[in-house]
Amino acid sequence: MAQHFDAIVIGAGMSGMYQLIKLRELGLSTRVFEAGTNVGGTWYWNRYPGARFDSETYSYQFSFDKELLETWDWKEHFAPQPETLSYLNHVADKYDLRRDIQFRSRVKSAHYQEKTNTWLVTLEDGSEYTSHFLITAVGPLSAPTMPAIPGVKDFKGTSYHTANWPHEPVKFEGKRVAVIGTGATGVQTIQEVAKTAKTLTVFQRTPNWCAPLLNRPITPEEMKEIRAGYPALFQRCMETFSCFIHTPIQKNTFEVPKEEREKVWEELYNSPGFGIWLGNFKDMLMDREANAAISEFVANKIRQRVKDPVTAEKLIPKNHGFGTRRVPMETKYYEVYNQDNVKLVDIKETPIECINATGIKTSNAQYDFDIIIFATGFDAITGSFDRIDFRGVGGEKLRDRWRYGPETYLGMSTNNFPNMLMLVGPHMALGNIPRTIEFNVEWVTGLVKFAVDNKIDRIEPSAEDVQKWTDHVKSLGEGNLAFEVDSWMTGVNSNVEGKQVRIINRYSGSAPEWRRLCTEAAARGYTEFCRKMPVAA
Ligand code: NA7
Repeated sequence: MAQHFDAIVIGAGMSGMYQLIKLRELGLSTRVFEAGTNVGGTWYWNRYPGARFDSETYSYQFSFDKELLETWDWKEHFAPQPETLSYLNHVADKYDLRRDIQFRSRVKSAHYQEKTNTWLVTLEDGSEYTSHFLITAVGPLSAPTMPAIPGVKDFKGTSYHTANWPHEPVKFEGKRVAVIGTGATGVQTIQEVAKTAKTLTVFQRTPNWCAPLLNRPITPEEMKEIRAGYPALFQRCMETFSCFIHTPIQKNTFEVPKEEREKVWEELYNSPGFGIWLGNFKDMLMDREANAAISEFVANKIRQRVKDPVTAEKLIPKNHGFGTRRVPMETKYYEVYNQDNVKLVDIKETPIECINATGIKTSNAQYDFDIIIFATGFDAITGSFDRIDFRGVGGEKLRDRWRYGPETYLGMSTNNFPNMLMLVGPHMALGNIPRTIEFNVEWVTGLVKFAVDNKIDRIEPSAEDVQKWTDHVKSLGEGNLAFEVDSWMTGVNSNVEGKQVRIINRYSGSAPEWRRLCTEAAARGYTEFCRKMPVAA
């Protein structure tokens, strides 16, 4: 017989870990299923060379545990992946989380069973478990996609997807290496691999607007100051639009004279982190001319940094403006293309025809390699849901329901999927994700506690509320230039069938507003979730 739990959580990344801590506080028997061999989610899987935070480290950690904040020292302003992973392992040790996490356990399906009002969860090895609550902590960027290029499996050398990187170090010395993909991951990988590879050939389909990260170590004195500033830092993160420490300048671009404007941009370009993206003039992502002006500023930086003008032009995006896709943060990325061992292949100009036993064939050349790195991204936001066969009331498939885009209430639930709650799912404020995770987990925990305390067996929003929220999220996307561009943020993935059309899959209002709406829903006594039940007098 299937083993039963009060709650099953899928995924042991940051959201699954914190959810486990909170469910234990409620005294619920909980099992977390995790495909990997340890905790960490994104930071467990993405071990590729150069992987690191693009956000200020200290703003991206858990804030719920004062003792943890007091005792953990960060070493770099933008921590490399190994440092973040050891932090998350430290959290898992501190809370003895692993005893409730079953590793090497990929969930294949989760079916709601009407008769028993339980979820039947089946792992890929065929083992079965049931639970009353089902909480997804599957991550928005966790379903890696290989490129839909003919012959992708024919290569006889070594190949890796960045999100399935081996645990052992990979050496590039003396090797002919290819990287396909120039998103945030590709950029980090390229600038690292270029240091040691015999040759590095970058296959770029669409250039992205990259900006300097300007990372540096944190000195012990700085760490003391950072720690003393934690309350103010987390307060600030809860007030900004997307929970980052950066906040837009409260002026429109052309309200400021050209000279002054360029001075501001110069300062932003020379400041660490996402400031130039998230701390720029407030109309940058809404006004075409304002966006064109900052794009030209950054294009000129690329022209100054890349010696060969033809290569420089290839590296300047022409089909989208600055900041309308996720801005990759870089450390001497553009200078890589001044190195003799690095070559840029523009595959819009000379498309890849196939991958074969020895390398990559484009329309005008055959390139042979020892290693091919696929930095080709993820089936984002809904992809990790699509890979699990979720079925709700009457066997309805979530995959079918969301075929033309997700439908949710508050980004945490959908109708016909009772007692299933989502962490960092579609239609919620993403931004600085750990800040969202903490709120999201605490909100879900509040709802679960309410249901348990009030003996409410079935929590589920109505179809009307789901429709209303989905329409609201869609309307927020209007006028936002980022929704006019193909990217993972608009649900487009050329490698996944049926995902060629842009959709609105994330909440683009402010995080404080999203939290306000969720908090109000809780304050109403979660009535939208419990409408079938008598409301307590
Ligand atoms: P991204 O940002 O989705 O980038 C994927 C890259 O791979 C991008 O340059 C794609 O080009 C390229 N790509 C994808 N498929 C192909 C094929 N078939 N042929 C050639 N090139 C291809 O993923 P990342 O992993 O870099 O980053 C995802 C997020 O993770 C990031 O924003 C951070 O928030 C963390 P395209 O642009 O589609 O032309």
